[in-house]
Amino acid sequence: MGKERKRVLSGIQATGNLHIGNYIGALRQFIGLQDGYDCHFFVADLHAITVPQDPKEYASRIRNAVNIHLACGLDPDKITLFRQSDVPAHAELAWLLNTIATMGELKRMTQFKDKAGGKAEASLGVGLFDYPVLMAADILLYQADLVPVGEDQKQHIELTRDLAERFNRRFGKTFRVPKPMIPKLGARVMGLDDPSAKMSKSAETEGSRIELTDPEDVVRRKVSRAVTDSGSDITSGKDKPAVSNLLTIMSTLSGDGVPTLEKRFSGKGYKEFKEALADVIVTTLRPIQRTLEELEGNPSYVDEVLEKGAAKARPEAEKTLAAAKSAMGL
Ligand code: AQP
Repeated sequence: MGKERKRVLSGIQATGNLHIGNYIGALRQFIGLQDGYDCHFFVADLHAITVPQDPKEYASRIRNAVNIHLACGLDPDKITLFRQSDVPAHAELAWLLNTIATMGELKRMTQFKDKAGGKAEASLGVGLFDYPVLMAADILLYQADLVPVGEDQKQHIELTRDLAERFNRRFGKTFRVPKPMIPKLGARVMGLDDPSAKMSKSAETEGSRIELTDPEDVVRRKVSRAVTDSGSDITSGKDKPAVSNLLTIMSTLSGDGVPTLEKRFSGKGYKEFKEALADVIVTTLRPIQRTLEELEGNPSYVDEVLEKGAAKARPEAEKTLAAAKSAMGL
């Protein structure tokens, strides 16, 4: 009998076009895990409506996020890939967990503070505030051992662990307490226009991110306009946040270590470095974009993948939900 594989779970929001930060911090990790772990990945369409979405475009955004997962190399025969809203247990467990989460702990979430963007608290959506509890429900429903995410999600995983432990203490052991899985390099890819801000789908300036669907000329233009630091050395370090970020992107995508790249570009100018970086990004994106085009031409295949994924995820989620309700006396 083989050893039972550990359960991995992660989701990506359908908030906009996925970018190389999402790829380096999350999707690339997912691909490396699909052979050795029991992987569940989902498109977090219930999370994405915590910020306004145009209903006319939303279905195609969700579909695009699913297609990107597949185009990046996730194999639906090896993993369970589904849409969050296809499994109603996510919202129901979130409600149960809401009854043990506190306002104080949710108010401490830095992502909430960032997304609130200084707006008056009274005008902020309850969904945005409650986002981490829904995320806890996503993870705990599937009794996940490991959650591969970028650095920005670490605090939410810590909250998930707290809620699981609190629930287990109060109502009896129901949930496995998960651990985050954060890559050593590339866990926080920064904006190309501002190395102090995380590369993000919802940042207003498109030049801040490279989207996975960006055509070659757009990639080259964005890279050529990426900000650099004072001085001309292509080296990584605290005093060189912009060049460090570019080196991280190049290193994670090319597989060459940062010291190797520093050596290669020693004495060379930013122009040459940026051209080489653009080449690496274009080479990474080309096969993804080719597969994406094929998937767009074959919607019934993607429908089938999603139906199969939901059919697998639903009973697993319902089992945990039933245990949680029973533990609470419901
Ligand atoms: N800049 C980043 N560097 C490394 N990893 C990142 N991730 C996001 N941005 C970076 C990781 O990608 C996964 C999916 O993220 P998400 O869609 O759940 O939402 P997010 O973390 O809020 O990502 P974005 O791109 O900033 O989206 P918006 O603008 O919609 O909020 C997660 O594992 C995340 O850590």
